[in-house]
Amino acid sequence: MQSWREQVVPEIPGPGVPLRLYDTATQELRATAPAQRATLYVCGITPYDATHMGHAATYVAFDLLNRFWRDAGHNVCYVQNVTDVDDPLLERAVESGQDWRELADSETELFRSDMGALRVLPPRYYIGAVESIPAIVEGIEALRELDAVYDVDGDLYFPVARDPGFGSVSGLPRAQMVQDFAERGGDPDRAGKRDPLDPLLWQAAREGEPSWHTDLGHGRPGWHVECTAIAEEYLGLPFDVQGGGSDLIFPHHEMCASLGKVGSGEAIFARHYVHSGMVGLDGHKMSKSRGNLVLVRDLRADGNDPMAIRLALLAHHYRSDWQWTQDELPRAQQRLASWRAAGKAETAPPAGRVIDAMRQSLGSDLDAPGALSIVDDWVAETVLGRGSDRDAPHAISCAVDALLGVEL
Ligand code: 5CA
Ligand code: ZN
Repeated sequence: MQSWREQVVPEIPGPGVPLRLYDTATQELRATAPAQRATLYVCGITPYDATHMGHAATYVAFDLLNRFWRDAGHNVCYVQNVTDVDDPLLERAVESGQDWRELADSETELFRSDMGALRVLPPRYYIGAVESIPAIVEGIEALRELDAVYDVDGDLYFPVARDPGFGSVSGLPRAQMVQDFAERGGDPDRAGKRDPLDPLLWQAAREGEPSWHTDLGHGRPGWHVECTAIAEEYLGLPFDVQGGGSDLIFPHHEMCASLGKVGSGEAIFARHYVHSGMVGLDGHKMSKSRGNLVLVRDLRADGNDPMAIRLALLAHHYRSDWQWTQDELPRAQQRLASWRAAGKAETAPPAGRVIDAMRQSLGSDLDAPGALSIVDDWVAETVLGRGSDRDAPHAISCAVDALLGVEL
């Protein structure tokens, strides 16, 4: 699939620094230690509705990671999928009387446009589930050769018992797993399964639904195996970071890890599992199913500067859950205006220490609010006319762009 538009990332002086990142599986802040080629997989959208501020917060969070590694000199291989065939998309297409492919195409295109406007760097590989069916089938066949697939009335399942490490990503008690599985696309009550938690790998063709003729028979892929197969195909296992919102910890990332480990024989699927908090509105998680959405498209159509939208997101630490309110944008707009004024100043306090401090802050679990307040302090000094460095305004503007993705 086509990714979205490239962004120019300015070069900034001084050395980048290593990144310490919270890992959901070990529940600790750990150094990421990527090779020169750093590998990042972030779960993409299911394209049946427009990008909301929760999605935007998640993709901006992983954009900070991408930018930080690039600043440290890594060649970041970033992969993101598009779940362009799945139950909620097909259900929405039926409800709205649209062709499911057209719905997926138009929502994916809107997402690309929103991401470009927010200056989110595009993934190197932007990969749809449909175009990955051969890789997914290959992944399921590899599991089948290991006797890690069973059949329930023509549908194929993976026995989670095959992974002795099952549960190690989420660390959840089993009762919670069963509840989350039921709420997040799973089918714990289906008769004939060996374990209620076993995930669907392949669903036999059903009347009125899309399906493909493959060596597994006529049908379509299940959800989790999609991300496992795409990550394995484009990054290889293990890779450095698997990311997504915290609603993907279980079952999605737990299942991806088990499928990947059992299928490949590798002991590790991803070295870090990284999760952003949930953005809510009116006391509930913002979600397409609930309909309590603030859409990026609407904020843009109302004339809000995308850089203010981005700053509003960056004002919250990526791991915290928070509620979108009326005050977010005016505050961010004010901040953007003062930053822009300082970026145009004749002179300012020197940039070197400020850029170092921004890197230190972001290097400690991507602390964007900390980085914003470092820039705020420099801006406050600058607008008061303190500092005599003529290069600093340009240097800080470049750093704000390169590290935070905010163009002044
Ligand atoms: N296609 C799958 C992943 S393979 C999926 O979860 N799609 S999604 O469209 O439902 O969500 C896309 C991304 O946005 C996921 O990483 C999800 O965790 C994140 N997300 C969804 N709702 C919110 C929210 N309210 N706040 C923060 N992130 C969210
Ligand atoms: Zn995924």
